[in-house]
Amino acid sequence: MNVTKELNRLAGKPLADCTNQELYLALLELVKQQSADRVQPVTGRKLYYISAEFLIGKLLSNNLINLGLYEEVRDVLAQAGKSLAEIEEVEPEPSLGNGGLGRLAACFLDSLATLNLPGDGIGLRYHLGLFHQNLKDGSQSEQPDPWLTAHSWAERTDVTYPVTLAGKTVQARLYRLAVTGYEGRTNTLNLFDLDTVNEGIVKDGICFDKTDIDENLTLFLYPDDSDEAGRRLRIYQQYLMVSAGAQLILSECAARGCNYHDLADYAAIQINDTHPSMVLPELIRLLEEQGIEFDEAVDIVTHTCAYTNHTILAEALETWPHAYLDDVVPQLMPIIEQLDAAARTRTENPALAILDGENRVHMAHMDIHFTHSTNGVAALHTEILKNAELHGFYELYPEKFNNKTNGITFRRWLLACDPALTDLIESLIGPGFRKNADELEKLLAFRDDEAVLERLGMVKAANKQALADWLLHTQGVRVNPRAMFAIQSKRLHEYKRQQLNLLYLIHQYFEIKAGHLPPVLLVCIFGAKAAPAYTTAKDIIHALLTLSKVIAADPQVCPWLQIVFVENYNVTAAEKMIPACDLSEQISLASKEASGTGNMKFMLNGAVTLGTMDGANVEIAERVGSDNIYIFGQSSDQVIHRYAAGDYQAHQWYQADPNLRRALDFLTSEPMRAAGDAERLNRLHHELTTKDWFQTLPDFNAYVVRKGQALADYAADETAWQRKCLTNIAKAGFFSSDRTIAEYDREIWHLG
Ligand code: 26Q
Repeated sequence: MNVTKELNRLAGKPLADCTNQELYLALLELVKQQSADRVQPVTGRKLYYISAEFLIGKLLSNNLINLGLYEEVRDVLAQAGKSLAEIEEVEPEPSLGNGGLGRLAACFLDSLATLNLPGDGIGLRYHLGLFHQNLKDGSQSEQPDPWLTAHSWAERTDVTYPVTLAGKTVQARLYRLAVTGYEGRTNTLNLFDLDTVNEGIVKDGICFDKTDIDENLTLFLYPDDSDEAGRRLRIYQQYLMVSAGAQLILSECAARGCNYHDLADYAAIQINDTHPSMVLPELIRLLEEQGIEFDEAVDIVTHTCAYTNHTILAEALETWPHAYLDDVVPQLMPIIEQLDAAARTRTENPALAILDGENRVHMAHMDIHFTHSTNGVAALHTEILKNAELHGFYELYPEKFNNKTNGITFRRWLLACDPALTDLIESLIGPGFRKNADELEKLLAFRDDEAVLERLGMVKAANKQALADWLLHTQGVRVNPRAMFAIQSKRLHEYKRQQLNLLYLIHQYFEIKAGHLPPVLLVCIFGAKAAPAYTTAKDIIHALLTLSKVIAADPQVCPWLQIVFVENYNVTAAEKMIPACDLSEQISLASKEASGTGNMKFMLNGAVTLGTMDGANVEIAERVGSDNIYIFGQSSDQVIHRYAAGDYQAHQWYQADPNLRRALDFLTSEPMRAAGDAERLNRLHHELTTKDWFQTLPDFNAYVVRKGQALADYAADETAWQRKCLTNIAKAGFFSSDRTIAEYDREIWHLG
């Protein structure tokens, strides 16, 4: 294909005369054509990855890279005086995920296609995504985030499936989005929607009438289940997804010659957390409709399906009241009851039942009993599942439990977001790492090469300048790129402990005022959305924004410390922030972060981690060694024991440590109240000094010391710091999602 000719043809006029919008549409068309050419017939077993979230990010650049067209297109456009980077800005980002679980699903689709494995996604076409976060007057407000435009990556099809919700049948329409692999095949992300959904019913931020299912079903991705109508709506959404998904799977398999008895030879279904768990009873129902007996249907489904657990937070484990399911999916309840009865023949332990004494349905329990594989997402997480959280299930089914440490796609998180670093790496070790991430280890040969370390420092400096420019341009915030950039970007949740970072920042404020100056200016950058109804999370955002104002207004402190809160953190923002990071903050309460994947992205882009021994941080630490990571805090065992003993008293820590007390009390001090809202600051102070459910206070001192050490090392010896960065990049290969997907395939799916 001649790119210039084809683009000119699609644009309908000389490229130089086109607007960026016109060029974007022409490129969209070009990519669609080229990716269609790489669709391959399926033979053997095909994967269906069902997930309520696919946080895919913008697609243009990623697809151009995967199709091998990026450089050529960029150059052709440049000759016409156009910039691919500016054209990219035209593309809206689909916000079809909350965070890690959704982004993981997107990375997995990329790796499946790259490894030439037949694997499609099944999800929902939310019109307004999660929500757009606005930060004004010191707090978060939420707005709809529309991404569907007249020309979109997701193409409408004529395929519909009937889905019966609360006794009423609606038609689920299939939209298909091409998923390109890097020098690989094209797979599909199948997204379902209803034609009747009406964006016009959304009023006043993200409020809308939750009763009219026809009009509201796929409007938003739910960040929380804080009210009952919202919870019911989540069940409606889930059933729409799994029922339409199950029908799609069965019809595709039948078209390939499957007789349903042999479904497991044609399909592998991965259930991404419990949100799609109703696919189990739904498949059984559909197989029974085909004349298959219940026991055999259970067997078929068990052999076909596998389940991934992404959390051990009790409040995130889905248990639905029997009564809700009776209302929304009465056709499934008899099957769920039969499954409960079958499970009770395997164990007498009532804690392992599907239906509990309060008539709630435990989705995870149904998954573990009636799929053939349950996996955690990092080594530590899987051990905790086996030994604590799901111990009873592990005793019953030891062979079902396995670990698949998460990974990230290096195409988006290195090649696309950090081209300068990619070029530097290629100049040192050749292009093999683009396909085989383990080759990054060859970088270790340059550990003592000062010229290389200096070039690495120059790439980072340029990325920091680019982030500084972007912050100025998008938020009007000025930052000094010669500062150390420490970044904590992830969902706002108490277990992730943004509040620990907050307490550190207050501590530093006092130290600076007392004349104890740090060795270098520190810019702490946050990106985080809070669930709209999560009060403490919103109070933490408010405190950070307020502190940021107090510091900025203090001429004694602001030359040494700055807080930046990036508005509406999403994939696009992450792609700007991660390449510019010096210190990656991964400070969750040990045992609570199942894996984390941001930690891997920062490492790959040459940031050094400051973190607890939690999730995949443990595996990062193992690989880079203690010289190249800053670890602090209680171990997961200590935390688990403290919870079991039930003897944690925040107030004792508050009383016993004057530095900690000083930092906490500053929250409600005069300067903070003058800049913020006393009620919210008091509430946070109360929360942290009396409850502190995620044990922030016991780790405070260790965190202050470790972060101080990182700052000192950074300032003391640039070459030594760059050596740490290089080591992190070199050891990142294991965290490629290509490795993760190869493991899933080898041990669970057996595709093709
Ligand atoms: C549940 C019930 C009602 C409403 C919402 C939910 C809900 C929604 C989203 C529960 C959980 C989620 C998302 C969880 C998630 O993103 N987990 C993250 O998964 C990543 C990929 O495995 C891990 O790296 C992170 O550690 C984990 O927090």
